[in-house]
Amino acid sequence: MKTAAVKPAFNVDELRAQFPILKELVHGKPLVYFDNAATSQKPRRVIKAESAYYATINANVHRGVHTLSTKATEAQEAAREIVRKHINAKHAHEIIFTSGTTAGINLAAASLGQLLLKKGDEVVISGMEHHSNIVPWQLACERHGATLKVIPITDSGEWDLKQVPFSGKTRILAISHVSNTLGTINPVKKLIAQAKKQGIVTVVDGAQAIAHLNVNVQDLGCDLYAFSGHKAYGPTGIGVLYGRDELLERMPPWQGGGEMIDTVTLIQSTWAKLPFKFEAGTPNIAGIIGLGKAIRWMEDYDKAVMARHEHALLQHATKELLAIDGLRIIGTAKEKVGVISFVIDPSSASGSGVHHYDLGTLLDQQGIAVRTGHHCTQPLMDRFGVSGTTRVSFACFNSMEEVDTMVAALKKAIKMLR
Ligand code: C6P
Repeated sequence: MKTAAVKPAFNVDELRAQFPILKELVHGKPLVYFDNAATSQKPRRVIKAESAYYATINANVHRGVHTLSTKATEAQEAAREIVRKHINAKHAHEIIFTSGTTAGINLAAASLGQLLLKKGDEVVISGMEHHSNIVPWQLACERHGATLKVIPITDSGEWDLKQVPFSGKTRILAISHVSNTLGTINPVKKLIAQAKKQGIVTVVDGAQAIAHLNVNVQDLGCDLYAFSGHKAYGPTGIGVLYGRDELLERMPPWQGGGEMIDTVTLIQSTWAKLPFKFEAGTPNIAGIIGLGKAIRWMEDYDKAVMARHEHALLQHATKELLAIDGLRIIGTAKEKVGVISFVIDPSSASGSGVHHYDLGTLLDQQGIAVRTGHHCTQPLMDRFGVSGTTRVSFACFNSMEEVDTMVAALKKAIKMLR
C-alpha cells in the first residue's frame, strides 16, 4: 500500500532561508516584504530551475526532432501536468499557458464574446474586480452590443448576493475568487452553481487565490479559471487559463500564429487540437518550467497550514492597526486572505489625515514594502469614497516580528506626517 508523503513541519525560519531576497537590505534596513499581492518573492528552487533550463536544455518546444527540443518539450508538458493536478482539472489539454491573469481574461473575453455575445446580451461582473476583469469585458460588450451589469459591494467588502443582476439575457459571469484590494474570499462556488442553473458561462479570476487556497476547478464547477505564476512564488510572464474542454472546443482562437494551426493555405486555416489552439507563438518555456517548480514547492507544504499561518498574521496585524488613532480598514469581510487595505482619517487630536503615498514612501525608507494607490480597482475606490489605500499583503514566509516592525514604523511615519 502506498503511504502519503509526509510534509515538513511549518517553520517560518526554515521557509525564509529559501528566499534569497529576504536577506537584502533596503535603505540599510532588513527588507520587510508586504507586497505579495502585487507579486510574491521566489524560492531558490524556482530561480535555479529557470536558469538551469537556459544552461542545459534551451530549445524551442514541439518543433524539432533534436534532443534539446525533445527535452524542453518534455519539461514543458511535465509542468502542464503539475498544474493540472494542482487545480484538479480533468485533462492536461484543459491547461492553457498564457502570460498571466490579464492575458487569460483577455483570451476569455475575446473568444467567449465572439462565441456567445450578441446585441442586447448581458455580462455580469462584481464591483470589486481588478481592472483586468473589467476592461476586457467592456471591450467585448462594446464589440458585440452587449451590456455590463455589476454585483454591488456591501460596506464590509462582500458581494451583495441579494442584488445579483442575473436576467434571461445574462450569458457570462466573470468574478474574482479573492479580492486583491480587500482580501475578501468570495463565495464563488455558490454563485457559479446559481449561474449554471441559468445556463450562464462562468469565468473566475483566480490571481489572488492560487497562492493561498486549495483551488479545485471541478469542485468550483467553473468553466474558465485564470491565474498568474508570479503571485504564487513562480516567475513573472507566465500564467494559466484553465477551461472545461467541451467549452474550449467550441471557443474560437484568440491569437493566430505558429503552433496554433493544423493546416494553413493562403485562403484559410484550421486549428490545432487543445491546448495548442490557444497557444500561438513560442511560449515562455523557462517560465512554464519555473511555474511547475513553484507549484511543486508549494505542494511540499500543506496549503491549509500555510493559510493558517497567514491568517494568524492577518489577525495580529488587524488588531494592532485598529489601535492606531484614525486608522480605518477598508474590507472587513468574515472570510479574508492576508490582505489589509487601510486609510488614515483625520485624528481627534491633530484633525488631519495622512496620504497613502506619503505613508508608503516613509515605510519604504524603513525597509518596508507595501503597495499604495488604487490597486487597479478604481470602481472599488469610488464605492468606498477614497482615492487610494495603503495595502499590506502577506505570504507564507512573513513573520509576526515583521508585523510588529511594520506597525512600529507606521506609527512613526504617521507621527511625522500629522
Ligand atoms: N494585481 C496587485 O497589486 P497580472 O498582472 O496579469 O499578473 O494580474 C492581474 C490581476 C488580475 N486580477 C487580480 C485580482 C489581481 O490582483 C491582478 C494583479 C496586482 O493587486 C497588480 S495590479
